[in-house]
Amino acid sequence: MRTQRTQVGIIGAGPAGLMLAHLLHLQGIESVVLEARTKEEVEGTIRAGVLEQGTVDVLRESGVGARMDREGQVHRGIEFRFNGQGHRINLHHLTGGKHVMVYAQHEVLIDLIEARLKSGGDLRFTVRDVQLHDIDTDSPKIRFRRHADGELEELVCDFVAGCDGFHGPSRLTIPASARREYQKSFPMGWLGVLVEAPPSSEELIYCRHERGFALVSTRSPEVQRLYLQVDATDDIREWSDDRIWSELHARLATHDGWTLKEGRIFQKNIVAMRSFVVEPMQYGRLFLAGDAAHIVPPTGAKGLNLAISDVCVLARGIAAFYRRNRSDLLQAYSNICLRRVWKAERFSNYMTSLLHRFPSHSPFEERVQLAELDYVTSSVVGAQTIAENYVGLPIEWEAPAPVTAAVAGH
Ligand code: RFL
Ligand code: PHB
Repeated sequence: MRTQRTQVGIIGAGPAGLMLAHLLHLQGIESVVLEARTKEEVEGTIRAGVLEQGTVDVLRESGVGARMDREGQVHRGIEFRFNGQGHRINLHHLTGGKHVMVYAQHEVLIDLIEARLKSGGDLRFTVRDVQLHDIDTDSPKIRFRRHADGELEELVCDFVAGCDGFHGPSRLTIPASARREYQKSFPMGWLGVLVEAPPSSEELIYCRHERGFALVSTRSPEVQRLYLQVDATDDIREWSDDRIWSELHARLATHDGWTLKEGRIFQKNIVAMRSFVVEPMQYGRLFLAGDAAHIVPPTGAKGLNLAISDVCVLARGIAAFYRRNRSDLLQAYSNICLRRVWKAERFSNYMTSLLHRFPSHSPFEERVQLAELDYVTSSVVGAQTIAENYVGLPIEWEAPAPVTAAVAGH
């Protein structure tokens, strides 16, 4: 069997895997990225759109933010819409000057792939049969084929990063007795469309309606991203373009004459809504990052951002290992990440409950939901907790965190 060595073997070329390879390269640490899909598939998959302030900062500081700064859109507020009325949450004022950037995930991936290829990074697409071995030893190995009928090869590593998403093989390599999984599935899905049309709003609109949730997002001045809550069991073929438009109009209608701009729908799909966390995010020399370790429903726009914060922690830990012979940061990896992950799970779960129609809700619960929306859009404290979480909480490197004077001081 052909054998090769590298410092860090990375499975998956999504945001987590590519960003990790890039951050390690900046520290002089070599890696090999193994990806099952083609480069075109990776660069063409439509997913997330909202980058937190911290994600924007990391992309900029690591030298891959130039196109994002040219083409991305800075958003300083979001709108919550209910009872036919819009309510703006001023992210910028409520967080002391922070904002989010609307820049599509696949554009981030295009920029990261270009940066890796320019600096001679080892990035292999269309690999097959990835298997992990010896992850509880000092030299974990990844076996794989370069393509469907290639021979089995072995990559001997110091560390393996499982960045292979929710369905990848890495997580399942951890013995069942050494991992604990927490999950929740929601009784609805999101139908997402891409539309050729000018923006209907300068900021994202999160809309609660008796018919179900709707979201107005954007990709560029020419392309808009719209979502509708649908039943988890719905088939995309049940949703004609006419039905999608009539539902969007009904849910988003306001009393002040706001109009939704229509255009040609050129892509549509339905996404399941679930929450999932595995603990710990490490076993031996295998470190899980991003969707391989946790999933959030998309309402809080957190998934991509969590993938980036995980690999920032991981890259720092790996760098400390090679440069300063310290393994304490790597040992703390799972705890550091999970504190942030659980707060993002909390927020995504909260945003989902706040804005969706639940078949199980009684009229009482509907009233409480509306009161909650009224509260977070009329109280500064209420709005601030949405804003602080939406722009993204900081990575807390120390555990447990010192309680801030503003919370506990006398
Ligand atoms: P990914 O992106 O799934 O990448 C994993 C990669 O691993 C590869 N892979 C394998 N490679 C080799 N061998 C195998 N056996 C393999 N198995 C899998 C896959 O081909 C893939 O390329 O995980 P990663 O890097 O952890 O990144 C996570 C994010 O992609 C995800 O959390 C976000 O897209 C979630 N998300 C959002 N996140 C945000 O932060 N903001 C948003 O606005 C946002 N909106 C969304 C979203 C996700 C959505 N969907 C489709 C689930 C909106 C939607 C509709
Ligand atoms: C998107 O633009 O795809 C998007 C925006 C906000 C979300 C989720 C997805 O909460």
